[in-house]
Amino acid sequence: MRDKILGELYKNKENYISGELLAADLGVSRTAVWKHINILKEQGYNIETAPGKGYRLLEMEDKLLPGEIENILSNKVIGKQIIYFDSIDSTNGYAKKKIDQLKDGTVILAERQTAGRGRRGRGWVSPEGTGIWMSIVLKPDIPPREGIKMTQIAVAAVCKSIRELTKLDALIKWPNDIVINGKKVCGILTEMAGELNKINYIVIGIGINVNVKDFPEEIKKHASSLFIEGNKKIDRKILLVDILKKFENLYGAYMRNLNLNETLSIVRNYSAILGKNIRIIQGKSVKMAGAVDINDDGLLLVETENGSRELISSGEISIRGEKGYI
Ligand code: BTX
Repeated sequence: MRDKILGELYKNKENYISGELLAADLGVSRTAVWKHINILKEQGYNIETAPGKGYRLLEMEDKLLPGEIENILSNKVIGKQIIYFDSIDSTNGYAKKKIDQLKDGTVILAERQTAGRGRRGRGWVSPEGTGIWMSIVLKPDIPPREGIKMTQIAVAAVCKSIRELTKLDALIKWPNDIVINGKKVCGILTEMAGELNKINYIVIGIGINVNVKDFPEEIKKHASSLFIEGNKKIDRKILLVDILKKFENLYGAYMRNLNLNETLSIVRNYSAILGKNIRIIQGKSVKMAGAVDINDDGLLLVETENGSRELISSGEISIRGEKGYI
């Protein structure tokens, strides 16, 4: 019912609609309408009540409120359940702590993270209200080695959405980053647990610098945002909903018939590294190689300096540019 009331307020955005009309249209009492409106207000919706005129929805605060997202998202799995925080240490941390209670497809969102996490214990800067800091919980019945494909699905969905909505030249730095003009605008941290043959859960943490205006000195050289690159504020809600829709389509195709074709075509078409000379750091080992292809399993095929070919399943990649590796 609350969604329907919200829908009616949306249709009449900025204009009044009387409680009587709402009640009659939706077949409930005026008191019920009033109660739902109060809950919506508590959830952060900016609804004005004027005696004799009724209710009207005013321009919203720039927040990723779950009610609003659910209202425009028609996914069956991804984002069907959304958990929202104004502030949290890490959305991935929360997802892992509560994993037993979370369904396949749950999305955890936060306006800011106080201890956002990157890979290998590194941090992820997540300032308030300017990014998309989220985790997607998946509980697919697949073996652990398929995990890399989930990261590729996520990076493909985010890259395609950014390209379509901003027209910026976003590229994928395999396996988990999106860069624009060589600077990182998105990072993905996939964490999973399972047994030998079965994944228990996967948490895909996605951090996107959407309207971030400035970065701390230590990461400034390599970090950027959609706002900085395009000189235009982006509606985070629209970007988020589009990403979740694309994710559902790509993930759905994979889960239904193991079809990864569209994901692969996106990660290959918009690769920042294919055809380039790269440096791969895996633990203590560092090697130089040419990036040849991303294979059908989402692994990176490289040709090393001695001409041998190798498949890489993880690692830190930097690209050789004019001024060294970036
Ligand atoms: P990564 O290890 O590839 O990148 C982390 C490194 O990137 C840091 O060491 C720092 O140098 C740099 N960095 C930190 N913050 C930013 C930023 N905002 N933009 C660009 N560069 C930055 C990438 O790890 C994976 C990041 C995942 C973040 C999401 S946010 C939601 C979810 N929850 C959570 O705690 N992490 C994930």
